[in-house]
Amino acid sequence: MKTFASLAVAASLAAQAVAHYTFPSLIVGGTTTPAWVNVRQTDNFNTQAPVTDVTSAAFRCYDMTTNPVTQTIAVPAGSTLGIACDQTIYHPGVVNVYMAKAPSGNVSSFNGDGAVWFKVYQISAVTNGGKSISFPAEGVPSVSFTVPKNLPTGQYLVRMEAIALHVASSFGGAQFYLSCGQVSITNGGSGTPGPLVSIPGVYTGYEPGILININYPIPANYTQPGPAVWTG
Ligand SMILES: *[C@@H]1O[C@H](CO)[C@@H](O)[C@H](O)[C@H]1NC(C)=O
Ligand SMILES: *[C@@H]1O[C@H](CO)[C@@H](O)[C@H](O)[C@H]1NC(C)=O
Ligand SMILES: [Cu+2]
Repeated sequence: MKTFASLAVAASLAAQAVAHYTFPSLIVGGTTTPAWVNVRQTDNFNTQAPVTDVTSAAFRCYDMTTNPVTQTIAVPAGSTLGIACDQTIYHPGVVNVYMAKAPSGNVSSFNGDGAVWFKVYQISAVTNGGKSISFPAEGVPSVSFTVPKNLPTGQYLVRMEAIALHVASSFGGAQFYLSCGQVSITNGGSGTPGPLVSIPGVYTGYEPGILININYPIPANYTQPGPAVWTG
């Protein structure tokens, strides 16, 4: 019995490890960058553990303890930018990608303070009047989107946020898997990105798309957290 019990514990620990993930790479020009070279190394690079407090400082780039030294990679406006997971987005949930422009022109010395973040991409849930709910982001190894052609030239943080909703029915239950990449947008335009939000600050944790039971009753609709996507 002892052996069986310890096997069960080992199996459940293994399942937990498999169930968590990070986003250590970008995909630029079809090439996946090495882990933590163009993405600020996150505090959970070993544990893969999520952030659950949306008001914590860690919620911005999750790099409170790593003092990351990160390289900035050139990405043309209008091109496809991807963000890769270290495995797949294992849990059911949704995705938001935010960007913020470094006012000094040097993103390495930019910490993302203030209402400077705008959303460039999202993957929501698909509902069917309470008959079913599905999550197109579940199980994918990466997400990619078109950098708006009108995004001004300059250096930016790109913040990936995958919100896992499998235990989100109590406050603080939603799990946020996130990281910040550093990009230099070239050949940009003259758009004015917005609406602008602060991170943390963008969520309270009580949003209907964050504090939600996805299992029962099946939600009839889903409200994506955060501001509208700026498409340029
Ligand atoms: C950008 O900021 C980083 C971190 O503060 C610094 O090490 C680097 O020298 C700066 N680069 C330029 C070109 O000023
Ligand atoms: C569904 O829509 C209703 C009415 O607009 C809203 O009150 C509720 O929060 C929404 N549910 C979710 C999960 O977004
Ligand atoms: Cu997990």
